[in-house]
Amino acid sequence: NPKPRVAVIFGGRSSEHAISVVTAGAVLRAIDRERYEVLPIGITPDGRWALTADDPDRMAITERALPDVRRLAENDNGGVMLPIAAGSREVLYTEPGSVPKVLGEVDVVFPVLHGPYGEDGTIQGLLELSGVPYVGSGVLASAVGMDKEYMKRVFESWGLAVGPYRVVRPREWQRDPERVRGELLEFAAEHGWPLFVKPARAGSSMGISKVQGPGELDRALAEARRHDPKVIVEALVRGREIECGVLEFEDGPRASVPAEIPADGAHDFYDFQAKYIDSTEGIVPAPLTPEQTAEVRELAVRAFDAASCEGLVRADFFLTEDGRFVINEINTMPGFTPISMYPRMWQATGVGYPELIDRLVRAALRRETGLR
Ligand code: G1L
Repeated sequence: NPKPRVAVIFGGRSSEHAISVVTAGAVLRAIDRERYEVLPIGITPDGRWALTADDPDRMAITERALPDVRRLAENDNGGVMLPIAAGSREVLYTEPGSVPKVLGEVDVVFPVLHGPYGEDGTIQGLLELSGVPYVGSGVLASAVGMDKEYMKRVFESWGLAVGPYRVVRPREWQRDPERVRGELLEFAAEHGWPLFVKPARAGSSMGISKVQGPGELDRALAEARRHDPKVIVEALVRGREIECGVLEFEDGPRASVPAEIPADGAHDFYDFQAKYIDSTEGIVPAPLTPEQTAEVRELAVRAFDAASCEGLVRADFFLTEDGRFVINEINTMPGFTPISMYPRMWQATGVGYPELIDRLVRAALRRETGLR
């Protein structure tokens, strides 16, 4: 029987276009060609889908430039624009069942897309409508992973400890900003400064401010609101940063050995470069007691189940001074180059990068299609 055809979809209308291309290049390089037929599909920054050259060498960062789907696609022998044509709107207006045509000819999609329309559940919804299985979480878990409010609510309801937070909704801010300011000052009086002000839904660290006092609050709220009208304000949770990878095996999700992200005086929280390109000098395995290691691995699997994740997730925790694990967030599409934390944690657990990719594709193919 023929090899399953895997479409790796990457690029897209995101500020992290280049990171997506680099990651897709690593996946294309490592995926087992004896086992799978591979179809690289790039999305240009303006939203056109294209079948691109299957050439990982052209998908790396060079001194000259960042990789870009346009150059992969609009090359003489490179890309062929797909019949789904220009703009995502047209994709939505195609006849039902023919949305994007190429998806009818693949057995599984490996989505490598960031941010709005990538990991927030929208591309997953498109793939559901197309009836094609895909790697990673479905619509609900992807959307939960993208919304810091609902992420915390889901964790709380599953008995996972979360840090103190307050949501600022668009209507309450518009109606009575003075009251919101007052409530945030009360929140700070209770939990202390600094506060972190963040867009409730955003793929990267954009729009996040660390606020040291009342005078910085308005600016931080305005900055966060540029990215999302819903804002979340979090208290600082003092503790070590510990993370853990979860991967779906045949018999269910398992957690990797944990890693520790050492406190970094230079950055307040880690930026995009640190998060997706650099390995961020994470220590693998994290220097924890056997009991702490066992506990955080169990909590990571619980977080995976709480959000109804599929395939994989990276769960990030704080280990407080009194020895409690507080969950910070999950990432349904974590940094995924071979030097990123998630692949490094699995490497240290005995699952190398090619095996990781193979397990993810197999998990997607095992999944029952239709309602999830
Ligand atoms: F498909 C997976 F395995 F679920 C998957 C897809 C994409 C895991 C991780 C990622 N990561 C990325 O796409 C990204 C870090 C380049 C941007 Cl979210």
